[in-house]
Amino acid sequence: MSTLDDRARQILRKNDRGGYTLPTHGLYPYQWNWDSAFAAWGFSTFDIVRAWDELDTLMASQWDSGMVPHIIFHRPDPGYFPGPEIWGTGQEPATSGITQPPVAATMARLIWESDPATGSARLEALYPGLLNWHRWWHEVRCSHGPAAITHPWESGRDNCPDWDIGMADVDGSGVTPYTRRDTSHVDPAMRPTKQDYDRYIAMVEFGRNAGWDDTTIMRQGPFLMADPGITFILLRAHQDLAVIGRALGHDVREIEGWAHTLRAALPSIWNDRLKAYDARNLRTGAFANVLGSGAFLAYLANAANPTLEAQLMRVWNAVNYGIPSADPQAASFDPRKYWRGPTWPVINALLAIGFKTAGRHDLERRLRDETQTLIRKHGFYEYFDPLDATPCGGSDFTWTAAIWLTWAGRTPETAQKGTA
Ligand code: 2M8
Repeated sequence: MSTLDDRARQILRKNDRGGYTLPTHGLYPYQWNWDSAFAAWGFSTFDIVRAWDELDTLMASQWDSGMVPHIIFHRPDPGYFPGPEIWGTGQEPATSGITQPPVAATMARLIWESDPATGSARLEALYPGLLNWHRWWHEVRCSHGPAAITHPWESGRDNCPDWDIGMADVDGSGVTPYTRRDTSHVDPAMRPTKQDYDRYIAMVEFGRNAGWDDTTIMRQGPFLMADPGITFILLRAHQDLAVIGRALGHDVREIEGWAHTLRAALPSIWNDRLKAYDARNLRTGAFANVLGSGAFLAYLANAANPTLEAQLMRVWNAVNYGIPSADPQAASFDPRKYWRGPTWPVINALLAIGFKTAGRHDLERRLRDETQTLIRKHGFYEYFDPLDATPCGGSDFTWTAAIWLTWAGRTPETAQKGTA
């Protein structure tokens, strides 16, 4: 495995811009929130100081409200749209105005457990920021119970079918004309549609016109949906933050309270008709009625059950490589279109953490073998066709390299402590 290990480390070094790491050159030329947390996890296998630096740089751009933005525009780059001038957040360095899945506390815990001697002081410095971000999630985004998103980009699973019912209510017809950049880097057939982009930009324009005020966006924004994926990631991250806080000698009752309240909200995203957790339009109460990988992240938070597992196995057994991002038996399934069907190594890694937590080593092994096969066949791509393994999206991808070093490329003997 040494050659692929070397290649994965080279990718992290190549995408390193000094304190932060690009997801991939060209397509994503800035620092992204959850990509950065995974990058830190990857760095922790060979450069622990660099791992903590990555998390420091991410948290340094936290807003006064506690929100941690989804993109930090450290240096101008005309290769990405929408850039800082479209977001207009007035932050320094410039940032976007929305957030992304809060995996940072979970990654910080794994990194710290891999080397507590180096990590304790770094973790102590990060702790207040993580606490404020989680408080923001609880107070602002969990006011309806489950975690709410105000833009599909916040979910990290941008164009998955989960958001179709909410997107249908967004009017993208009046957006200021713009030129996309993503479709000049990768095959446009693998990216969201023009109609999707018009609506994404309409939501950005709403936020900018509202001065990125949380209350206005939550009450009047064009899109508000409960995200099962973030709900489970946040629940898991609350638990990890409580473990960290306790170890550092802090009173963690507030965090335990957030976790307790969030767990109590899980029945509101259980869709009996779908027989699974489901996204929900918080403006209308309607369920999305479509199964996606966000629902399976329930394993991360010890919230899976036999009915959900039956759905997981149906979906997984319908493809050949990894867990697909959307249901292969649904009409909306597209095996190469971004989050509407492809398998994502990074999501497989999160699911694997969940399987291990639930004691399901059988599922974890199968998923590791299939993810490893994809990377061995084709390299460190952003995502893959789960039917025939075709590599899709960007190449030399940071989080794919990171999860190779921490999980997909490991055997139980070579795994980092706490990860296998
Ligand atoms: C993708 O999202 C960005 C917008 O945030 C884009 O398509 O321009 C998603 O896969 C997201 O989860 C990821 O963090 C980002 C960078 O890898 O790319």
